[in-house]
Amino acid sequence: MVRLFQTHKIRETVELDGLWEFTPLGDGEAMPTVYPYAMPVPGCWETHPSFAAYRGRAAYRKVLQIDGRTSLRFEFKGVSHTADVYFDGKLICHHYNAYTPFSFFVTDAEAGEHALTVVVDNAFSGESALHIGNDYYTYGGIIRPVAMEKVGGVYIERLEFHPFLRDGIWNADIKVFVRNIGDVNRAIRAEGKLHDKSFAFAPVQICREGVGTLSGSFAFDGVEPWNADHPRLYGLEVRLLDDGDGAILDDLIERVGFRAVAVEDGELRVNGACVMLKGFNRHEDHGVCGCALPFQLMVKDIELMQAAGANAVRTSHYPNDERFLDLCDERGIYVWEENHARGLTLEHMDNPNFEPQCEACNQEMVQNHFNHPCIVIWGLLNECASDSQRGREMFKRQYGQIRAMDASRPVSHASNKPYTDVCLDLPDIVSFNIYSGWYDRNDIADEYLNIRAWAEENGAKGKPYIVSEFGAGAIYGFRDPAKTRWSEENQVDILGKSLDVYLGRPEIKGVFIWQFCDCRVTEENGWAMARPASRNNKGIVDTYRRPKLAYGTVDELYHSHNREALP
Ligand code: ADA
Repeated sequence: MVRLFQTHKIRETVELDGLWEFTPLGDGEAMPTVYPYAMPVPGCWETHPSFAAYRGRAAYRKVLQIDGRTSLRFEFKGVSHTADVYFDGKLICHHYNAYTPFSFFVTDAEAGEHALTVVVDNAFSGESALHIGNDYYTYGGIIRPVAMEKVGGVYIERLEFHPFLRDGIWNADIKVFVRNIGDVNRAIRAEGKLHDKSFAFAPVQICREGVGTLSGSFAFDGVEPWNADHPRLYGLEVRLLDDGDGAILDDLIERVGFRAVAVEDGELRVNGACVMLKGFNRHEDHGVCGCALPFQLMVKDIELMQAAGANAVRTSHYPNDERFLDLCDERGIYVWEENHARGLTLEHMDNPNFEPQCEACNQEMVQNHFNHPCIVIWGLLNECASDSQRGREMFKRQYGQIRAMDASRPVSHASNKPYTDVCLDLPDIVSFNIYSGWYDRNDIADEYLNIRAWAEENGAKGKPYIVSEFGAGAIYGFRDPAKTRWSEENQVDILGKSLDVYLGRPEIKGVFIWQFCDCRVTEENGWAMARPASRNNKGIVDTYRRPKLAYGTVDELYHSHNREALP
């Protein structure tokens, strides 16, 4: 399963889930000829007993059977963290970053057997500016689904759906991004269908081996809006036709919602109504399957979060599996989706690969996840060097890049630099990670008020606030009425006091508990010594989703605090 709905009726697509041949690869080792293991895809190799802590290179291989000469498009939803993809031994794609999808094509593959080989590397090195030893684990493998599709000379790469209200009627600007992999120029047009309306896009010429865009603006009278209480989704079907003989060339189906999000007068509004985000930070991490959670466990996480009264999730600290975003669309969960970066210092950001790798991640995140109505905030550069002028220049470029791709959503960064952050004029929403009571013994209310007072004088005035992280560690099963550190009772105490303060502040429009579930951390960079059992234990459920005492505290406070009804 690549998505939770059918994405094509015309284009033939094959999902390549299943067992692939597998072998570890030594540094510099050439393409293997022997594959002694079978590894599930999607999946992390750490789930295999022999590779539970393996960090390095490995090769996956799948023999494909093509039943007729055709061009092929491959889509990998996530490979951790670097992929070199070979088709019949020829390198056809290189991709860095575990958390964003990538696609590529092969023209005129002959009928018969072909070998698809993926060399995967999850090692840390100077080449990798974003995947470093950190307070989460960089797993290894083809961690998300893979699809192979039969395409003709021209096909649809993606759609962008821009909904907006005009005179009380929902409209949408729709863009159809098309690729011509043939060796002749093509005149193409497209037809669309959404709900009970059919519409057409004016024809365009697309040069040989080029790309082009068809666009149109259409009114959809009578459709219902999407919001958390009523997550109404619609299928958007687009067919590509030859503008000459009208032959149907390709199709793509997206699932969209009529939703407008705005920051106005210090409020976060969805379709004009004020919203209060009550959520969790969630790592894609599980004690059984690493970062490659199957659909069933994604559903379980959402059930647990919603049962605790949450209406939002922050994809800390990277773009998420699109099946999870599909679930959030269906279940009406607001999402703060953010690019891949956690706690990178100015030295890390000075890595020459940092900006190119971030910009690629930002582009793949926004372009591939653009149509999810659940995403209401784009986040970037969590706790990176926003306290320096050089860091500010990089923040500024990335704010600009994301806004140039999508002007329809607010953008923010979670800062852990109160009193020194020099970027608070950049975000639409000012967000701080505050751990009063855990990393210090400061009074929670006092520390927040001091931070806010400073922020108001340093770029935040008039903006809404989000407390993007707060929480405390607790070892599942460690109970101590004396509330000693790492006890579940201490976590209850800190979370309860924090929520009482933050949910009571009118300027705070969102709170995200750190964190939903315990997650594995790397041994490198000293994290394992600061994290019992090599885990970040601030989850309100443990790595196997067993609720800690704090789960009940959150459940009580999130349910009792209903501020959505604000005027
Ligand atoms: C930071 C960081 C999180 C986590 C947290 C913690 O706020 O953004 O990823 O490391 O601290 O547990 O200390």
